[in-house]
Amino acid sequence: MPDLPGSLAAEVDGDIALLRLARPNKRNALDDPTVLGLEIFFTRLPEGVKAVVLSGEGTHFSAGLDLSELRERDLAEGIEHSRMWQSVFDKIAFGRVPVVSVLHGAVVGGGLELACATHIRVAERSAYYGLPEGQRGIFVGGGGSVRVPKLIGAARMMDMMLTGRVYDAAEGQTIGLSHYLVDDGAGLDKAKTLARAIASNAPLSNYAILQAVPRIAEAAGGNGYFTEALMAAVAQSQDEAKQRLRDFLEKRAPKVEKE
Ligand code: 1HE
Repeated sequence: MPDLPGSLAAEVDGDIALLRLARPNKRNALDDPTVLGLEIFFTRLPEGVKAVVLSGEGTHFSAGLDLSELRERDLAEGIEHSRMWQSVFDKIAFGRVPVVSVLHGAVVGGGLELACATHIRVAERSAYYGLPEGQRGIFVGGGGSVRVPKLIGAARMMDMMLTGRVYDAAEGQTIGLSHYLVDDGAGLDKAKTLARAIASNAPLSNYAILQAVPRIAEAAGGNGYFTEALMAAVAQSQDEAKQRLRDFLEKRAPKVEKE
């Protein structure tokens, strides 16, 4: 594992890595060293790691931007600071491996932006979601205005930001902020189970899912179909795909079953 700031803790567990926001006394508020630490973690991930579980220590996932770090910035510095967050969160969203996040307590501001950059979100019942930027006199800056509307629509995001509306875990599940909703304390185990399932997929399929699906979803008309066809052909051409298809046809692979 690369050297990380004290506000992050990481360990490898087989073919998955467990990454924790580890600043519980500050409710895992995201200061610059933490955000840059995320970049170090995701760019220097050991080769054998095929999926990551991201969680937060203490009573909350993350209180968002560390407001004590907000200082007088001129226009250019302000833009650069937001671009830095965007670039780090983009490395997560368009990285090498899928990331499953475990959400509990406050998932607010930049904490929600971080959660939305992960690929699968497991919420515990204690989770709640807010975008208090309006109340704080600032704006989202970690890609939230691009990612959040894709999950819940621009109208709901505007409501959250304008009125300070907070969604609880059940509402968050209904509107699409989380993929899974589990009891308090059960999130990490659920996320590890999902991460292990993800890690057992063919790596090129996972890579194509991460890189191609969001781009195809945004592509205009026929461009999406063509990109999909290219990706399908690339994935199928791999020996691993051929082996997996043979395994199924020769009754060695599991069927699709409901839980
Ligand atoms: C913080 C932060 C923070 C807590 N920056 N220090 N985010 C917000 O507007 C959310 C602000 N935080 C809160 O609303 C609450 O702290 C929580 C609901 C998250 C948690 O409440 P609670 O009662 O569990 O903890 P607390 O007593 O409020 O906070 C404990 C300590 O953490 C306290 O410090 P202490 O030195 O007095 O012990 C708090 O000051 C500190 N703390 N949250 C700095 N956010 C790229 S742009 C993104 C823009 C945004 O993210 S805006 C949203 C910012």
